[in-house]
Amino acid sequence: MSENKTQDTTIGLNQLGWDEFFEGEFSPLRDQGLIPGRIVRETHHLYDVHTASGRHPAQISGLFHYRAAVRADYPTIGDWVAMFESGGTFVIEKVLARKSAFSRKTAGREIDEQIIAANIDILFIVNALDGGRNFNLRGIERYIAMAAEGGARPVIVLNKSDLCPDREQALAGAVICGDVPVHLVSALTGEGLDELIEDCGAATVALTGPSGVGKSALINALLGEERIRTGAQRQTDLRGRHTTTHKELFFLRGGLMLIDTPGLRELGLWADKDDIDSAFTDISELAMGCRFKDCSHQGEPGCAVQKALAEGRIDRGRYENYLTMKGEISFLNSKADVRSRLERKVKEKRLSKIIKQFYI
Ligand SMILES: Nc1nc2c(ncn2[C@@H]2O[C@H](COP(=O)(O)OP(=O)(O)OP(=O)(O)O)[C@@H](O)[C@H]2O)c(=O)[nH]1
Ligand SMILES: [Mg+2]
Ligand SMILES: [Zn+2]
Repeated sequence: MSENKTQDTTIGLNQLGWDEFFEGEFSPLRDQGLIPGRIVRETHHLYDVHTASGRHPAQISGLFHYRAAVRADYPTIGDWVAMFESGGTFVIEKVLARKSAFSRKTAGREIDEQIIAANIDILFIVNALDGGRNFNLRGIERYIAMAAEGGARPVIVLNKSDLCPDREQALAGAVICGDVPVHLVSALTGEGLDELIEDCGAATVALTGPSGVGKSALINALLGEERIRTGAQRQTDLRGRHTTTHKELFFLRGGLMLIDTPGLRELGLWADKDDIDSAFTDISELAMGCRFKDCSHQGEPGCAVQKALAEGRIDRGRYENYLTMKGEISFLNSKADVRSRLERKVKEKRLSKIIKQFYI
């Protein structure tokens, strides 16, 4: 479980992303004798936590289980936790407030938030240019809305450029998603990798995207060693086989951390209306010109969105995806408890913006 233990002992809390925000959250707990650490590996409810003294396996206390009401209350990769040590075992007592979280609605019919990674600054949305179904603009739009909801900066990463005959066309095709940066890279040849991380600075980056696009291969290539097992593809449809089954955080250099996550089969929205608007700024800006303030853009008179659609100024697939996602949001909002949790997140987001203004 802790194969990196000796190697990572030199990493201090600051290099793990500890700052004034977490210090403020943690100081009352320090007086109670608790120890801070960051979750660097998560497999179901088994964790590895990195503290100032190195990497340790950790578990959740009975009291924690008792108090946890919803799935999002449990620690996840990237979380900062407060622990006590008892006979060499680290026990998690509390999860510190999250600055950001990339979440989805849990798969299936249940309506609950599942946090994919916490306290991340940047989200690499990875797709692959292998000619299969691993490049999907509608999926990318969905991930962008989710990044907006979680408070992380999205970056589109198109991997397997070595398999793509027309790079220019691939790049142009992905620019449709507004001002989100697009990088063409190859984990195999190393193309574009330096540029990809050039501007990241000291940050926590989560890699997400469908199975088989090369998230783990990219992390291996960036680390310069084969630390993670990567998978073979099914030849029939070029889709992945869900090789990665746990989440893990890797240290690159100078405070840059990469989180590997398993590919997602389903990405149910966990977001609010504003998040969709920020992922579709072209449509939401047009919508300001609609005659009715509550225009649904589905046939009302004086609709600026319909007009742009008819004139070919917006893509039909993109417009339809926008409507689908708005519909999902209305459904989520119709569930009162979900609404209250999303409202709480909006407040937290505002708080984190204020914190960033003052401290960063
Ligand atoms: N040609 C080529 N193959 C690649 C590249 N990156 C990854 N692959 C191959 O794609 C397959 C899937 O890579 P993984 O890194 O396991 O994909 P993943 O996104 O981590 O998949 P999950 O863990 O299942 O979510 C492997 O066979 C890799 O060798 C690339 O840049 N070029
Ligand atoms: Mg993987
Ligand atoms: Zn309209």
